[in-house]
Amino acid sequence: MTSSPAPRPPLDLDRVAAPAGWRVEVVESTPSTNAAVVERARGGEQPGLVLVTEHQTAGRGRLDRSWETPARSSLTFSVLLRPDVPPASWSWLPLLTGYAVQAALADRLPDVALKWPNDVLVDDGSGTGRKVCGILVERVETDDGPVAVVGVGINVDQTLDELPVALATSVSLETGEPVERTGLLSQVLGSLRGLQGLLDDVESLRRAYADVCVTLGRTVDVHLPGGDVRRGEALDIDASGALVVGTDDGAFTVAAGDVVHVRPA
Ligand code: BT5
Repeated sequence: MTSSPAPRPPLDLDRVAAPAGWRVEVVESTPSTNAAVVERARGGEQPGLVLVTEHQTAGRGRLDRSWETPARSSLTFSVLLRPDVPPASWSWLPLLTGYAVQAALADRLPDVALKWPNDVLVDDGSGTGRKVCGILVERVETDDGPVAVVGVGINVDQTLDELPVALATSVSLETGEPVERTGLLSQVLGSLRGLQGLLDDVESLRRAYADVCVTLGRTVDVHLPGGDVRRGEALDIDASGALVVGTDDGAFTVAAGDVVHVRPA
């Protein structure tokens, strides 16, 4: 007789600590929480909505890539925000989100780090890192002005077999212990809300981000749309959150929205 794995417990909405002014909803299944929140924003939903799903069936990554997670194995959610900051600071929102997730996971995962622009990785120094969280921020024009849909997917309880790519991991794979998702969701939301103020002081955010960004100091291949690849040393993050890359011919800058991949050379 084969034994089936223990069923995964659902999220407990009554125990989610929603940050002040945020409204958390949990739905059993939806194709993409980002797609659902974009639609609701266009329909007049006000900022502060957090839509979480137990099973995201057509999760979106960047550039038409996909994000795959089995039911109840992860945290997949989107937050609707209207950052009250100058337009130039909006480019920091994806980086800030990565920073906030990294901060929330750091207690459990001492080797958690950020790969520019916003992959959250477990990096044991071997160079590549295993991705534990992906982030997709979309800007939406509404009748009340622009809003941001901040999508976060955290691998929480997946086994190795359940991860769709080799360079991925889950929190429980790293810690070797089961993780209670409701508590982790509360922690991540609290971190996101608590660090929003850093958008008002992007120089502090830039320094804090650079401290935990493992891309800096490495030789990287920057894959650009159209197929060009430029190699250089990741030198710095500039005031807009773009990566400054040094080459023998001088430095060039790439914005987060303009790269296909940045990979260790
Ligand atoms: C991302 O894209 O990393 C952004 C993922 C954002 C997902 C969240 S979940 C809630 C919200 N609603 C959505 O519909 N999306 C957001 P990107 O950098 O393009 O990475 C995608 C690539 O990561 C894929 O092409 C795979 O190679 C890999 N991948 C897919 N699923 C993964 C997983 N669970 N863990 C690690 N890597 C994964």
